[in-house]
Amino acid sequence: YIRKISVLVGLAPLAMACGMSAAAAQTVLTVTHSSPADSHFGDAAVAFKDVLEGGTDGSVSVVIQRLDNEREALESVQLGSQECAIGSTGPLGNFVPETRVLDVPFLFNDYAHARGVLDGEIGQNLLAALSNYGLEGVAWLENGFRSLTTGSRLVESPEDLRGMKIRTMENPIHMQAWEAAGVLPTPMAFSELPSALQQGTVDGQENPIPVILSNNLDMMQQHLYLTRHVYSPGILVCNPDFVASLDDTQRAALTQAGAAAAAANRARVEKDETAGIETLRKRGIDVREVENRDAYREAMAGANAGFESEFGAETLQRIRNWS
Ligand code: EAX
Repeated sequence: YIRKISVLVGLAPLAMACGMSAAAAQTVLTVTHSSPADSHFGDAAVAFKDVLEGGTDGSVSVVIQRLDNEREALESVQLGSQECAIGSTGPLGNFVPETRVLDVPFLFNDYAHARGVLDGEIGQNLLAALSNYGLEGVAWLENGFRSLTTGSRLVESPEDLRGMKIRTMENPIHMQAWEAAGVLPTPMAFSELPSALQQGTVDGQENPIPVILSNNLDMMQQHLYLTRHVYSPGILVCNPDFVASLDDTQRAALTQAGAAAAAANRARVEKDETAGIETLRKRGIDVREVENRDAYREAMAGANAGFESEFGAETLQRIRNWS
């Protein structure tokens, strides 16, 4: 008994120095994300941390780290070697096949459309489906509408893309769409992309403005075409056993923190979409509006029959008709 007291007394100053009560048990949660700190994903992680730590009186402390291999992040969340991760849906469909439907090109008309579907029944059911695969979907975030970039080769119409090597995410839906357009899709993790661009092992790549900006991909490319050919969702996932180990207050705070992450992320995407294109122009990349986005839609149309048989024409129509 006496020893216990002395241990408590001995620890008290340390606990006070750290700004927490001696009684608070500390749960540490690591969340990784795949872009630099100053980005749409970094902002999401900071909002997540603030709301979760605030809502749990500091009983949960959040450590933010960068991990730009999104497949590895999902694997380690599944294994429980990290608690949570923020990333795109690039590799997610290889873990949770149902979510692939969201990666179909030209599915969403604009941000309001995509967000409406993700926040509505279809999106929430897909988020819940993660639990069948050893993952807990906490919130849909977003990466943005993806646009094409190339190095020295100029693309004036989708015809020019025939035979070009374009880096894609490790995402079969994207690969099928590019293949239909005559491209040689070259899938690789995001972590491999900068060196592939610098060494010229691919002719181009495609990513949303927030990703191009925050990762300085424009420094490695000469042309940016605002094709906006596919919406790229983002997601915040956690390890299910970790979530189950939280008490009710902590779990409620996790849900709120997920919503705060989504709000911060979407606000930053909007900011990057409005101010970012000008910033990219100033930095020197040749930015080209794409008058005829339908030409890209048509170039990829050969993949549609496959998408209809995979997801059902009705499901695709329900998403397209959302209002
Ligand atoms: O943070 O791999 C990719 O191209 C993704 O857009 C990724 O989320 C970048």
